[in-house]
Amino acid sequence: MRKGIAALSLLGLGLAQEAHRVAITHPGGSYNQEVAFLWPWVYFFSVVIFAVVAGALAYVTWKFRARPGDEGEPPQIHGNDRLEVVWTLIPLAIVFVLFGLTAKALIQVNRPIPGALKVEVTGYQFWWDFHYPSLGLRNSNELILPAGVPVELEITSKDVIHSFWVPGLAGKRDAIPGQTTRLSFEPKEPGLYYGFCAELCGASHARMLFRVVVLPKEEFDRFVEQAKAAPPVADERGQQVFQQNCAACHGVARSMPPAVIGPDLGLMGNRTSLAAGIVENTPENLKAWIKDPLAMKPGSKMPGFPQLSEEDLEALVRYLEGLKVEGFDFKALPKF
Ligand code: HEC
Ligand SMILES: [Cu+2]
Repeated sequence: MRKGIAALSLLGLGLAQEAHRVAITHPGGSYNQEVAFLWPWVYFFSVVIFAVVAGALAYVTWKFRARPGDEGEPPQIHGNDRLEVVWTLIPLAIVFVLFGLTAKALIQVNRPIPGALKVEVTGYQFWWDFHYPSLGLRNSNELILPAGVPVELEITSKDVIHSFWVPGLAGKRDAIPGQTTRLSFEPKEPGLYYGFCAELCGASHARMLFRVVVLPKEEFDRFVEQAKAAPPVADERGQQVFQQNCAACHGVARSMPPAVIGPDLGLMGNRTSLAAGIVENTPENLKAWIKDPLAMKPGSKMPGFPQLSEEDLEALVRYLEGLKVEGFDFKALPKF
């Protein structure tokens, strides 16, 4: 049933493409479980009201239709106290029930959860940065979270207004320059969740996606522990090319640099996607991106590097794909 609804809503939105999943009907976290609980109630009352109103209209139209021989107006009725009280009280009761359930859900989803893992989320044109101050960890474009542990996201922006949205986990929150908005929830189900920027923010707003990787708690802890070590250098030449051309904007230290210009690439080899979730992370896509990012993402702040020789490019890609924590395959997680 739930799968059916999900399929229908995907069809309805024309978003069946994998990279554009909007899995609102598959609640993978505490926030969306509240919302998913509200939904059938609202739906039920809407259907009942539609049936009663449309049914009454059809019945009256048929019952009081003009018949041959009718002349002038039929006898008119003025007022019916009992009917009026009934059709005022029933909708009032429905509104109260929906109000009560909505207020409960709103209080529930907006309550900060004590002991939550804090993650600073920063929106940039057109990518996302995720920093875990308590773990000393930073990753860009893929937010890695432990299942069964509450998180509190502190969301802001460094340029224009963006909006953080992961349909499978929680509602939207605006990312506003100079302000911090908060979003708390507990991811329940391990998986790969699709995220979007939900506020028109420039030429490549539609290409400002991201992923949330929810891992079982033990795996998350293991990942964080192993991410503390410096990654092995998979290609010496690639590292040189990186330092000459890219290091001014990109860190690989998996931590916050004094000034953030571009995404941190220290976990590039673990990414499932590239350039804020727009394409799969493959060596071919990575090469295409480095040569000409603007062809893939109009308005992007990354310059292209068409001047790099094929050998340098190959070495660079080997180096970047080698920046990872071994033994994790996020692509194999169920996708929501
Ligand atoms: C002037 C600063 C700048 C320089 C120099 C630069 N980049 Fe970037 N890079 C960026 C920005 C900004 C983004 C984010 C673009 C976006 O998604 O809109 C980015 C994105 C990327 C991404 C995608 C990251 C992800 O999380 O998927 C990769 C990979 C990348 N750059 C590699 C490189 C490499 C390799 C070089 C050197 C050859 C390089 N960059 C040089 C600024 C720069
Ligand atoms: Cu945006």
